[in-house]
Amino acid sequence: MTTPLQFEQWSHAMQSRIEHVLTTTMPADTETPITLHQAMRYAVLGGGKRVRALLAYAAGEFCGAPLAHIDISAAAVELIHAFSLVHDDMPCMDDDDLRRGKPSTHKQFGDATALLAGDALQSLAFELIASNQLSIEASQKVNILYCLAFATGSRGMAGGQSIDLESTGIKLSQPQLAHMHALKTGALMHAAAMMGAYTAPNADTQKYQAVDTFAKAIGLTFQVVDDILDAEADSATLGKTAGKDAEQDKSTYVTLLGLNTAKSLAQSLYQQALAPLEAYAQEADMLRSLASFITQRQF
Ligand code: GRG
Repeated sequence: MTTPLQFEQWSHAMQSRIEHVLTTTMPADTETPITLHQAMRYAVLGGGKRVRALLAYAAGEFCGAPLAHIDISAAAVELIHAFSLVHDDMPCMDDDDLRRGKPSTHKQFGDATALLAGDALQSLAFELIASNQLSIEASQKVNILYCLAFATGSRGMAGGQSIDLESTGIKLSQPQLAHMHALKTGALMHAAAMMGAYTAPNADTQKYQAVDTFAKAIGLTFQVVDDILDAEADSATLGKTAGKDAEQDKSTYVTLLGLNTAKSLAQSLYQQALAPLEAYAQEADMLRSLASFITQRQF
């Protein structure tokens, strides 16, 4: 069993690691076109919990991948995540001025540059996986590329965002809400864990299956907790504008179920995430601790 201190040390080490990987793999802010590269780096570096990278590292290690091989998958998923945040904050989407405790990218660089920065971050994610910076078998790369592309597109994050836009002001049922979030938030979390797992050269099918089931449940847990925090926490703690869901008349787990039932749901989804790991001892400890962190997070 990993102690809270051990998890804290591991997560800090992985957060520093991914920051270094991102800092060194992204185009320098002195490279032309300078403003675009500055905006990309602004959107990605120096902020965020890096939960998706942590999922990739924990799932990859669980399946036996060396950390050095997981780096590019972890970076790619964080680039896609940052891209989605840049576009999500723009006036035509959620229209938010605050992200990760600083002005959103479009507030800092203008709408046109923010749009381009998001686009270029998406391309960079796929470029890194395909490049020789990731030295694994070509068949593994194809699995990773497919996984990330699927999770990002209309059957994943972009699709979830589209449902979200169309649902504003409409009361969704719980299955409809779960479907929207499985696409909008869950798909990329699931991809993060699977990309880590696919980095392992010869993991057995049962381990991939365990990661798959774990990641689906923890992706939804993350979103239920997000809804609770949006209702309960303040903007300074979250580093983004709190209370947006109510302001924009969005269906959330809190508006649908109330705070207490939403909290119980988060606990029950957390237990669902742990279930596929029961067959595994120490090797699954970081995945278990990460699940606990996601469920108990305060920001
Ligand atoms: C991505 C193809 C594509 C198009 C853009 C804008 C958009 C479509 C999708 C938005 C997806 C989105 C922003 C979902 C919200 C996910 C979410 C809960 C974000 C917050 O994640 P945290 O708390 O953030 O992990 P940090 O800052 O810690 O990284």
